[in-house]
Amino acid sequence: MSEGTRCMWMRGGTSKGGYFLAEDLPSDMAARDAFLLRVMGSPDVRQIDGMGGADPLTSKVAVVAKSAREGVDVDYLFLQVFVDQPLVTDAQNCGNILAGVGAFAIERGLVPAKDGETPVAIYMENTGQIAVARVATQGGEAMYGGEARIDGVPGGAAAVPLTFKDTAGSSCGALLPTGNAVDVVEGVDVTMIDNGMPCVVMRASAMGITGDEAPEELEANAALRKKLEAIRLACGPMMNLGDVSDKSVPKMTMVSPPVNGGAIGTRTLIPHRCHKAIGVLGAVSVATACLTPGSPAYDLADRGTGSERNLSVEHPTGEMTVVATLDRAGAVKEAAILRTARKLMDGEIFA
Ligand code: NQM
Repeated sequence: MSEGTRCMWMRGGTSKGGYFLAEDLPSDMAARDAFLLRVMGSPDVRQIDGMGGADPLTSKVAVVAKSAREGVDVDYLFLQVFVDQPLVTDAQNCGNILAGVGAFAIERGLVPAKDGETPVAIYMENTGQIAVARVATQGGEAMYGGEARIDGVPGGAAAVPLTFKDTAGSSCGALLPTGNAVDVVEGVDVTMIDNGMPCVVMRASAMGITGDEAPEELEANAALRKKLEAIRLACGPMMNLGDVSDKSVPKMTMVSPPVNGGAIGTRTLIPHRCHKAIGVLGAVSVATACLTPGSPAYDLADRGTGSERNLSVEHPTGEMTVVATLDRAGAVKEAAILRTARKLMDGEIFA
């Protein structure tokens, strides 16, 4: 029998995946990626020979190590394992999988648990930025049970508040990588924006949809997907991301007027499947577009007033509230999101 590798499976926010200590994975990148493809069962649309759930949102990996950085507890590298292609990419971050990193670090003894709550400062290696996760802890252990609810996950769990600072230009070098709040690409007004996640934001109406369709309906709309992909491929180099044909960024978000009392309606392609909700940093970037004069999202959004805005980003399974703190010039300087996480399995994986 082949040797197993230590691994924890966790739900982080509305995503799910394998959490590994960096020291438990092959140090050679090609060997690591080959191992992770075997772990997930990729490439295969059903991922039948692995742990992946046949969806990009359940084919994710966190690689965690104790940090040597000042004021930081752990380093977190996010890896997206493609479902139907033999690709593993670190070209994007993931704020949902991030939600489990603090608890995982406590479970593996990298961070001592305090009584009541343990703040864990996490360096996000994909983008070189720091997030703080507040993990519920008791008796030296991470707690998962509780009453906090997030849309897209049934039932309650312990709250994991996440705070992000200085995420502008995380992958693209600037919040608005083209220098413009709006550009016309393939005849459509778009905002190319990166406040933690590279996103292309456009009006749903400009793409011939209302914006409240079900994800399956959008995935079945071949003309829409072709048009979105043409825009995405054109935007990649304009966003300093180069050729994005094999990348999972930028995300493509179509915005519409809110229908459930929120700030904005969204449907997001990530980029070839329609997200059942919206990514965490994706939501921060879209909320920032809502606050950017000139963006196609600006006039559609219910933006609120004041230096702290609660922007409820509606998505196919509910909403995600981004709490954005603005500086004097009206730029988003800090964003907070409530997530939950759950330990599902701890053991050894055989690849
Ligand atoms: O934007 C999916 C997710 C994500 C990413 C994706 C995420 C984020 O929901 O921070 O969380 O956009 O591919 O896990």
